[in-house]
Parts: sequence; structure tokens; C-alpha cells
Amino acid sequence: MNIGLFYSPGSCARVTAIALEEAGADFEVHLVRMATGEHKQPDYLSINPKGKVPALVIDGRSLTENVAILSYLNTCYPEARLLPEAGDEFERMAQVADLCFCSATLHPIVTRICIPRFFAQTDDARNQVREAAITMMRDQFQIVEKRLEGKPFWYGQDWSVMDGYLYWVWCRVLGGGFPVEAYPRFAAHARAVEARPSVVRALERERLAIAQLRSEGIAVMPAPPFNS
Ligand SMILES: N[C@@H](CCC(=O)N[C@@H](CS)C(=O)NCC(=O)O)C(=O)O
Repeated sequence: MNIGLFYSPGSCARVTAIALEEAGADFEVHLVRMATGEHKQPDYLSINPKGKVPALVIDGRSLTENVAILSYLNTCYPEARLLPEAGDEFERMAQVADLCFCSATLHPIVTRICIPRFFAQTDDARNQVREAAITMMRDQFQIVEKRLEGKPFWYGQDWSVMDGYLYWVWCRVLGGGFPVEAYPRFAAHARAVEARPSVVRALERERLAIAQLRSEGIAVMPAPPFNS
């Protein structure tokens, strides 16, 4: 299988990168220079018409959306156990629902906290967007905090791609100034995820990408917040 990951440092493409590393997949990376608008240019739009990362090109075919990519990689690399084995179709869909919680509930709130200028023109309006998002995120973080009671990972003792996804959310809101003090289990979770070799490799790739972008004089979105 020939796999290419289109990514940008700090972005949710980190979630796909971690999954690929966990799977032991052989893959190439393509750095998308988002600060120069490369993701909105025809070349990249031919890979992902939505103009977003990640995109995973597998044997010439492009797959987008983290939920779809993670589910696909779970099927392709069963031995990596990217998700717990599902006993039936209901359990499988419950896992999809968990991943959708990250992509469709948490991620849009992350964007409103970290990049409110996407949603409002004036400073006042941007502050309102951000404050409303912070309030919304408190409720969602309580769900995660409760879920992690008595266990290190979302599904229990074993790591899954769900944990990689939650880790990215944690990093982004931490860097975005969201107050995380009320979520000690989620903080411990982030530390446990960050210690995984797959995550160390993914973060190191992002650090190198940032250095590369800076050497090209390209502004980088706020350096990906790392936990340590
Ligand atoms: N639902 C998509 C979201 C992808 C997404 O929003 N990616 C962001 C980076 S974290 C992006 O490329 N944003 C660029 C833009 O919207 O212009 C997924 O889960 O893969």
C-alpha cells in the first residue's frame, strides 16, 4: 500500500499521523503550507476539495475526514488494535460515535476558542465567540473527565485512536488559553498519550516541519502546544 499524509503542524492531521505511527504503516508525508493558503489552491483542492488537512492518499485515492481515515486504518491494520475489537455492528457504530464526538462536537468548539476570527469580524464579537465556546467546552470536558474515572484511556487500560484524538483537542485548547485545571484526569491522560513512542515521533515530525516553515520565512500558526 502506498500512503501519503497531507498535514500541517498543530493541525488535527496529528491524529491521523499518530494512528499511522501506531499501525507501523509505511507512509510519506507532504507538508501543506497553510499560512500561504496552499490548502486553498487548485493542486491541493484536487486532493481535498474542502481545503482542509488531513488528507490520506492511498494508492492514488484520497480519503479525508479523521473519522473515516481512522476507521479505515483500523480495518487495514487489525493487528495494531487502533480501536478495541467490536463484538457486533452496534459496538462498531458506538466507536464511530465516539470518534464523531471528537470531530463534530469537540473540534468545532476548539476552532471557536483558538481561531474566533473565523467566525466574527470585530474584537468584541470574537471575544463573545471565544467565551461562548469556552463555556460549551467546560461541559464537554466534564464528559471526558468522568469517562476517565479509574482508567487511563477512553476504552479502559488499552490505548486507542480515540485517545490520540482527545490528546490533540487537549493540546489545542491548552495552547488556546482554555482553563484546564478542573480536569486532572484529562491532564494525566494527555501525559500518558504524550509518552507513547508513536506520539513522540509524530510531534518530532511537527517540530521539524515548524523549523522548515520558519526557515522559509513562513508564519506558523501558534506553535503546537505540547504538554511538556
Ligand atoms: N472534519 C475534518 C476537519 C478538518 C479540519 O478542519 N482541519 C483544519 C486543521 S485542524 C483545516 O485544515 N483548516 C483549514 C481551513 O478550514 O481553512 C476532519 O476531521 O478531518
